[in-house]
Amino acid sequence: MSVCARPGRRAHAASALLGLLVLATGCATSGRNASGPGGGNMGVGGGTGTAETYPVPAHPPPDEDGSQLWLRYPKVPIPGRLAEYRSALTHVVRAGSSATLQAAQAELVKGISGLLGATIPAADQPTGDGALVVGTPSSSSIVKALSLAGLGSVGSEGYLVQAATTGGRSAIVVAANTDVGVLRGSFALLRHLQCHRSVQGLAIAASPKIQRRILDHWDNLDGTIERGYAGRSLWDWSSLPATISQRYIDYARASASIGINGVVLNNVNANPQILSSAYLDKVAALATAFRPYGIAVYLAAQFGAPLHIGGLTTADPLNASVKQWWVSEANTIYQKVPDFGGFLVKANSEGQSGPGDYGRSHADGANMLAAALAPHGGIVMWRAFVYSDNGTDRIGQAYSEFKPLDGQFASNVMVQVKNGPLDFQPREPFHQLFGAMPSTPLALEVQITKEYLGEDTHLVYLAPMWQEVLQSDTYAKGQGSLVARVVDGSLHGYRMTAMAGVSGIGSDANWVGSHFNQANWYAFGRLAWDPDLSAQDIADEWIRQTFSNDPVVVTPVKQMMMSSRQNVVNYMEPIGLVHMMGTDHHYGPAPWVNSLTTANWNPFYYHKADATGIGFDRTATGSNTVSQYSGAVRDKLASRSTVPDDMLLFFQRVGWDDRLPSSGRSIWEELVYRYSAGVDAVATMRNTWPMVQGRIDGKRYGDVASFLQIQHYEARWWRDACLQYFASVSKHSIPSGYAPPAQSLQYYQNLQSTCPSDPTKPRCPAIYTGSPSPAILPP
Ligand code: GCV
Repeated sequence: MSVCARPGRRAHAASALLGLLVLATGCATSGRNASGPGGGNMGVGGGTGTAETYPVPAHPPPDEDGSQLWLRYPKVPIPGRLAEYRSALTHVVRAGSSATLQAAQAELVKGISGLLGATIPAADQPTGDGALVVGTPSSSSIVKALSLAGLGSVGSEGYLVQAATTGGRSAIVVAANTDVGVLRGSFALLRHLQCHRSVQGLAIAASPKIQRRILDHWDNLDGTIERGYAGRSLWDWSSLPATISQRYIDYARASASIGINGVVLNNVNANPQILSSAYLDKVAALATAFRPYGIAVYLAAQFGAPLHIGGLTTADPLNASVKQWWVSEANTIYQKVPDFGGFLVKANSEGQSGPGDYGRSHADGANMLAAALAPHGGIVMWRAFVYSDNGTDRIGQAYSEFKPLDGQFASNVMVQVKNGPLDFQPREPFHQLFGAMPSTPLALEVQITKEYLGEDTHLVYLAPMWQEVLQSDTYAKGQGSLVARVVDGSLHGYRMTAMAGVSGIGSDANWVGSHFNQANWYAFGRLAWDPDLSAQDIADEWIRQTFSNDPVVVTPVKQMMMSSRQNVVNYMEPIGLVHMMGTDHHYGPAPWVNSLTTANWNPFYYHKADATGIGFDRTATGSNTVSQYSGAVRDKLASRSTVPDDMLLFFQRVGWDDRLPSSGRSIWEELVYRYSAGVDAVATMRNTWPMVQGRIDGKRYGDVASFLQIQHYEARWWRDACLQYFASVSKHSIPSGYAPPAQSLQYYQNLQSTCPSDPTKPRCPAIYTGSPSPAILPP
């Protein structure tokens, strides 16, 4: 049998103009010509878009509940591309027998059959043109015979997806060095097809730049989810280990399709019972279900577990009995789950126990656990989310505590750092620890669940925020020392790399509380695979798979998504304000709160607004926390002339009548303008959404429309409540040209007693009245 791989062609993006919309008809390429020490992604060939016109559906597409996520596989509606696919993919050559290869084959058959509108048959050998060959050189004699040149460089999770000939017949090959690589390549091919890209000259090579790409579930053993807005936990502990629901498998399919390879099953505010033998049997059952999809299980471990379930009188990490308890705990875990990933630990933070209780350091605690896991290949992810109410600036405390420990952690410990120094706010600077711990592998933690960004209802696409952090320059080793290079390990030569996302995935049919929240799960996986992908490209491919490839859908929806993050910043916390949300549930505005006994839980702590001005001075005249950044960053943030507008009040204190050079407005005027523009931007989203009506199913169309309405009312609530409060302390009034706040300050303060009645689906019916826009009045 003669075999040869065909070289690919360069991708071209076709575009056309329809009305005012630019129609990018090619799907975003699967990667760019980028590679780092940790991996690379190259999409060459097969990226060509289509000039075909998408037909207007004769009937509204059938309703969908969102449960299929981006793995919907509807029949290709454009005849040219459908014909191309039908001749390029005529049969699937059976993969090997491992559970992973079986999963890959099942997904390919399901997906391609759906896209082609006809079941694609399976065969033992290529029977003509159009064979889809999947495998590794050891599981497939055809893959082996192809001697694919690029295979050596894609590593253990990467893949090649390319056009080839085998036995003189055309074929498409998904090849990898491992079965998991084959699975990832199969999903890459399905993504390519779902985006209606051409397969002519197909040649994709990809491998992850970050080793561990992990979903952190804040799921409690009683079925609730901390900061979850999508129903109860996916994990039905009471029916485990006996029952493996299809939902677990679908969760694994979806996660695997975007490259996720780990899951922390339980909340970092951890119940030690998860480490008991009975629960470990349940954990083992989930691990077995996820293993074929290349997903390893991790657990959040409570540091005080030896006290609570071990019968010991101490959890001191230097105590011999404590050490031994963890060694035997690790041994038990690995007996039940041989590929267990390791522990995630929140210690000495927000009431959780930790080594500090015994006068020991974070390194002492982490290293003790690491020693127990090391013989089995497990790791410790030790969180740096620590602060106390000790009178020092909260956002400087993690740096002060962890920076001196750099180099003291065992080789299987990572320190897990939130994207910003406070707590997942709509906009924060990157965390000072990035670039400051050259000898300690740092994992980046982001929050997919939108605790501070509108919970389930608000349409906020988070990839632009994560991209902003990843592409921030720490200057740790001069210009170009991006956070992405810290996290992918290339800046400091880290031995381990990881990115974690707090999932919020629950048992709602749509998994994450809203159809658009799915984009954030999707984008997390794609950015963890390649932190240099663009938010816009990710949005493009997500829309095509989740809603439609029709440019009449793709273009406006992408515009909505790409503007959504700045919109939420504007209507919640503009020009560097943070932490102004309601107490405990974190829903709705409450900038006036200043009575909590923990000072740094008060919104007032962060804005310090009074008659003289507003903002937290973190320069040398204030807390000087800005000095924790390296020189160039520090100088930029500390100077009034260079600090970005969106960071202004985070780092500096200003007078109400000071002028912002960029706009010429006073600080007060700028706040009024930003809040108002944010509200009216939601009106724009609401006006844009009807462009897709009839092109997508009515159920999801209606769900999104009603959430946009809620978002619009809530944006106005944020604006009116915050402006009323700041007007009262600054003694300024709303300038002409802007709508006056709908209600008094007292009205908004009183809402705290009724809103929300249910923090897991937070709503405030009292404010869903009137017309939220225009907030900026027409001239
Ligand atoms: C799991 C914030 C959240 C908490 C969360 C904590 C953390 O404070 O509000 O719910 O606790 O972050 O990241 O540990």
